[in-house]
Amino acid sequence: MSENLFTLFTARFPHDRSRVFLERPDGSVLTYADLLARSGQLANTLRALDVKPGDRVAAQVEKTAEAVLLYLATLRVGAVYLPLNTAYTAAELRYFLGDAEPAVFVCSPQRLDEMRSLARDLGLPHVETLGPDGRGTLTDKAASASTEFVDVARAGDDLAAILYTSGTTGRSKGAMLSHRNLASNASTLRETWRFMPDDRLLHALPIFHTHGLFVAINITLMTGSSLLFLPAFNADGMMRLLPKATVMMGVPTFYVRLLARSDFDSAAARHMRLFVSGSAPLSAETHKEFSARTGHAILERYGMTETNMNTSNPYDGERIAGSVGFPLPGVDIRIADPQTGAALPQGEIGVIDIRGPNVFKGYWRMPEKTKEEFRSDGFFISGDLGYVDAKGYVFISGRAKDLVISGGYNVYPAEVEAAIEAIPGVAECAVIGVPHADFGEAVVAVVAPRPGAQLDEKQVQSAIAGDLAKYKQPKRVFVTTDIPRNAMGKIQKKDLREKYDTTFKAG
Ligand code: MCA
Ligand code: AMP
Repeated sequence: MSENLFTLFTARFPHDRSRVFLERPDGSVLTYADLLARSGQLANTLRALDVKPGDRVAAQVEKTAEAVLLYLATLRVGAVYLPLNTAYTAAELRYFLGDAEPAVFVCSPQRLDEMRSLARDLGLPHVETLGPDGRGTLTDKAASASTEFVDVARAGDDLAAILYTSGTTGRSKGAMLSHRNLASNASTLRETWRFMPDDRLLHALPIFHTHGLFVAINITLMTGSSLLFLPAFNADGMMRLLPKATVMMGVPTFYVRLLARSDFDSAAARHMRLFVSGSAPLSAETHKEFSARTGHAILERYGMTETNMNTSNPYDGERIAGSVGFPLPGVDIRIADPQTGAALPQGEIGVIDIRGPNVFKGYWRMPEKTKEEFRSDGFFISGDLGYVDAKGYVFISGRAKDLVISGGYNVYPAEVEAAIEAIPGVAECAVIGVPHADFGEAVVAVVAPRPGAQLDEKQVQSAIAGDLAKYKQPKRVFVTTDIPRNAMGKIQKKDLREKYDTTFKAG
């Protein structure tokens, strides 16, 4: 039997196809009948563009219902969906597209000229457009295509998506996710979080990452429920839609921003049954303030691009502030000695290792890198540090990897340091995360100039603006001759974090 994720979704769609799948802020809707017909048209369009099973379909597009349909059409033709952050610069895209070699690249109409020339350089056969209004060459072509499409059969192990994640050293890696990886996690989460066909999920996350695309949308499709679809987070829009919603998913910054409003109270959350947080640590203060204000305990869970979701606080039972809950059914969590990989006794802090049907197949065209990040018994080494308490709750206590998470986006210091060190006049640079009231952490660079070179903050910021997505760019750059090193010559980031940690406390 085919394990095509889309085919598995359709088995869960409401029998009454006139039920709403997605509602836009202006009240216009996409029903399940629309979803089937329009994803069918897009699937026929992809096929007409010669997309074959296993080919990649890359998209750097604004968040629209049509972008969701493009993801579904890609599954239907048996191709591999590659969503790209809309903040990526042309320099970043060159790497991703060169590495993934998509058969079709869909970009925003405004970037068409630039992207055509990039595609020509890279030898990519097709560039199509899709704009923030859901229109472009792609949907123009689809409008005249047949709505009928027979989904391509897929094995559970076949690839459904590639999502790039940066690395602590060197190049970004494409995490290869199979149909079974995504299906197993969506089913598990549906059951764990008790999704029902009447649920309405308030969706304000971007749809180029695991959280917004797979956790939120796949669960909805696995349940046959519906989405209230905001193009991006804004607190006013959230307040307007909350009374219509039953569930919300967000990064901690969403909750911090809602709590900053005096009109966000128990009345605003009256119809809600569940608030989920993830992608970055939710502070215990935010958790407690949220409970006090609304009477709801936020359910925190823990995931990664490579694994989808691994742990969750319980639906029934105590949701503990500061904990990411229990391993999900079918997911094994082991706390390992960072040096030897040996399992540690309960209560001790070590690296969190993960095994289960949710764990990815490896990094695209990087067999060596893949091997390094798995243990011989199949556990994936997350790079997060944590422990399990006596009741079985998992706590994340730090990171073995040098990573900053800003507003739910991961920034790898190594990538920012390399961009800054390429600026003439820079001798060396250290990038750190410092506390930030809104984003959780903010990216800060400490830069040492070469002898005789003149450098200032603005100069460094403007030199990297074309290279790195905005969220990776340091919010502050400090020029100093004093970058502390230990006896081994290694930069002491802990000292730097202490020295510069007062910067963003006011938010
Ligand atoms: C925007 N900016 C940011 C960020 N977002 N800078 C640092 N970190 C960010 N996250 C920049 C903007 O370009 C702008 O720059 C300035 O900061 C302020 O913008 P603002 O209007 O405040 O930003 P926003 O548009 O409101 O965005 C904040 C946001 C957004 C809503 C928190 O970043 C967001 O939606 N984050 C969610 C990320 C996410 O989905 N992560 C899940 C990854 P300027 O003003 O200078 O132009 S999946 C994952 O991690 C795993 C698998 C998991 O477990 O889920
Ligand atoms: P990504 O590479 O975007 O998939 O980010 C995955 C990383 O986000 C994990 O390895 C964790 O470091 C972090 N993360 C996700 N959820 C949580 C959470 N609830 N608490 C703390 N960190 C989290």
